[in-house]
Amino acid sequence: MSRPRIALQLLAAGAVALFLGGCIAGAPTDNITRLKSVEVREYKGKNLSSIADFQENSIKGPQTVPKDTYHLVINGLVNKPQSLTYDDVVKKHSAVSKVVKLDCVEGWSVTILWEGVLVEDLLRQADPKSRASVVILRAHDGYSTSFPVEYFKANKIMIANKMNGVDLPPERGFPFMLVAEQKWGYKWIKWIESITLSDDTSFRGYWESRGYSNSGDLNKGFFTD
Ligand SMILES: Nc1nc2c(c(=O)[nH]1)N[C@H]1C(S)=C(S)[C@@H](COP(=O)(O)O)O[C@H]1N2
Ligand SMILES: [Mo]
Repeated sequence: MSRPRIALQLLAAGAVALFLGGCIAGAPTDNITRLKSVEVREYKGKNLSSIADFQENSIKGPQTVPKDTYHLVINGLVNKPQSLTYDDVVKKHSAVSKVVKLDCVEGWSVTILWEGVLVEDLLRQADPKSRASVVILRAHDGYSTSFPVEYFKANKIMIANKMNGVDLPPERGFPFMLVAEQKWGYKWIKWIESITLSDDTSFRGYWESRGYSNSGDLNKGFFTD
């Protein structure tokens, strides 16, 4: 994802704003709608990074997942498999928000206000079988990663549909990105399409099967276990 593109979009939005402002001055609702789509850069006294500060290095480049046909599948070792629309996920679960820093192994990081729903709420809805010990997440681009099932509840982990107050842009993972707190960036899977409960502790995700740490713990090196 390139900064120039975001900058161009902002410029274009600014030009439209000026134009509309000039033509239909006294249409305040129009301004209010537009302001909502501007990202926040400060939250409870903390400075936030910009969405434009991410470096794009996805395995197959930016993906566009259409909202109307999207489904989040929850399957595997569950009693009630789920196939949820975007609204099923966002509107039928409580919203949570948190400022969390993403650290990529390449050396850059971003601090973002994330909003989404708790993974434990989604898992509960599918009623996991007791022998399910691993959660495997897969994405639109074929990417995958996995975690021990306890990780989500113990850390109140969310999948985010918003960053800095705006919907995730397509290239940043729309509709959902995992906010994998305390884990390296490669565990923060974007464009999530399925969450599979499993007992396969030998499963390794995309980067994990190429030598990166399976735990992905930030406080360990990324080439350890
Ligand atoms: N589906 C998918 N999710 C992904 C990746 C990817 O290639 N595909 N890259 C990961 C990596 S290495 C990082 S650091 C974060 C943020 O990457 P970005 O800046 O390219 O969004 O997304 C992670 N999630
Ligand atoms: Mo990364």
